[in-house]
Amino acid sequence: MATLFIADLHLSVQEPAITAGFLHFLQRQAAHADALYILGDLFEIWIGDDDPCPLHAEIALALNQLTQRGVPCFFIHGNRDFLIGKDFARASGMTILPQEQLLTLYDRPILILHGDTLCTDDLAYQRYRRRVNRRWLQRLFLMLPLKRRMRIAQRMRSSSQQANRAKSATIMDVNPQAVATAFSRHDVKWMIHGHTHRPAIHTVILPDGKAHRAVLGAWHQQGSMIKVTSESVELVEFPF
Ligand code: LP5
Ligand code: MN
Repeated sequence: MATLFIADLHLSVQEPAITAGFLHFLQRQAAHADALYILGDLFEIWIGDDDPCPLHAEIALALNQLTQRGVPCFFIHGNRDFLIGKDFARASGMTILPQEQLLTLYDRPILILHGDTLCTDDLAYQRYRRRVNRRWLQRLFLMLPLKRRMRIAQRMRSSSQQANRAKSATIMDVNPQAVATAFSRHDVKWMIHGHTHRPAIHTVILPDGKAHRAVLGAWHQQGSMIKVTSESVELVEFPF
């Protein structure tokens, strides 16, 4: 048996093929797993659990059917869907985890996180992240009419895309020191994250030995998951 990890599907009504691929993945692969962990950016954008977008109900139903079949499903917020709250968690049957979570799977300790907190060279992003993670600002935002929230989010998306065009690829990747600090803070030798859209399993040399950083791929033309069993940790890409 295996535990599956996915991230960065960026589901949206504009990408029906990715949604279809995800639903297929839930039925064909996740249904036979010990558990499913979704490490953020499941959705392209999230402006509140009260958004009546039919896609949200469709995904919640499919995830709930998975959990009802006995496959527990866990979620860590990404930088696009950090407003996913209790209502969606209840509707989908997912358990929302903190931004860093230590697991032990098949006797293997593993740190899981979205990955954006490791991108410490991206000072503008870290400043932005501190700002939008203020609970009072989120509560204020969620009190706005949905249309107004969508307009703000779309402006934020275009500001981000514009800002990203001026940033080097290195700045938008993880900072090696931040990675090493995360490994030592949790005294762990395995880490799984997403966010950077650079799928790979890296060996990291730490002062006390080797560690491994597994990075999930984003879902564009194919699916990407990390499959953990008692024997191995594998990065698997698969057709929708
Ligand atoms: O997302 P992506 O891949 O383009 O780039 C990310 C970082 N950008 C972001 C911003 C999101 O895309 C915006 C989506 C918002 C959706 C939900 C709205 C909820 C609003 C809640 C208000 C409380 O995450 C980008 C990184 C990149 O990853 C790589 O790591 O570089 O970071 C930036 O681009 C930061 C920019 O430098 C500044 C961000 C512009 C937005 C400023 C808005 C100010 C806050 C307004 C509060 C209402
Ligand atoms: Mn992300």
